[in-house]
Amino acid sequence: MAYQFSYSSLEEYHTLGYTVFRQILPPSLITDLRKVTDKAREIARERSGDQAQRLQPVSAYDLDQGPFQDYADLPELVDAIARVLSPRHRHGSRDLFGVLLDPGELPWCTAWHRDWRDNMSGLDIAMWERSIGDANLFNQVNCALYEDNCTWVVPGSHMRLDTAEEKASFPQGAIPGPKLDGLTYEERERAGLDYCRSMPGAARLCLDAGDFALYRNTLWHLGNYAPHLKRATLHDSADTPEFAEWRRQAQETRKSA
Ligand SMILES: O=C(O)CCC(=O)C(=O)O
Ligand SMILES: [Fe+2]
Repeated sequence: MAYQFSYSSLEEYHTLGYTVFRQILPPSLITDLRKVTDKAREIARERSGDQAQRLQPVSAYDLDQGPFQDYADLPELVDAIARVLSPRHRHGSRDLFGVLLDPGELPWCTAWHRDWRDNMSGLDIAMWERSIGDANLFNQVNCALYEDNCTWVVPGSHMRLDTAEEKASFPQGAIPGPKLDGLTYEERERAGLDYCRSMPGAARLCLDAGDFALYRNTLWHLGNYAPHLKRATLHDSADTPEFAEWRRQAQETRKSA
């Protein structure tokens, strides 16, 4: 069934912190993007080893840029993002977006985190806390080229700080990922899954090929990966000049810290 915009996307985005435009990529574009992301996987593994999580940005590598440009220009996507956010929010900047990939050897799982606050050392956390409700900032995208259930989120956590229960789960400050060393392949899978489920309110973000998830990266989220789950998911932003400026300022305050 061809994609049709629904205003429930707006409600989902604001209440849950994410919405999915189901099957918005046409099959012919999925074909082209799968071909080029197979090459991206090869390059990522050559550069960073078999466990490489991503290649980013796509413009920096010797890849056919045509399918990426077709994705950036897809009218249904431009329109859906404009309706949920604004016409100023643009996806598909090849100098920004990348591809998230399956690992080549072993299952692994990132730590639970909120982007910027937890994965950018030296960030002025007060600056992040002041900004989490600003719709011009923190709009992220996972656009799946294969079925992708790797991402977990805590729906509704995007607009609030940590609950007492969450704080109690991570008393040590820096949030550890699951302990995987010395485990077999299947034990690593189980430990990752247990870790995902240990977060109160955690839910899987389930995507089929051609689905486009637009989410607030202020949400609690993580990625849980295994080599037998083939993955090529465009990892993008619905970017604005304001967010570009916020990132510039964040880098500046880090440097002067
Ligand atoms: O793989 C994913 O979907 C999430 C990755 C992520 O959250 C990150 O790298 O910051
Ligand atoms: Fe993240």
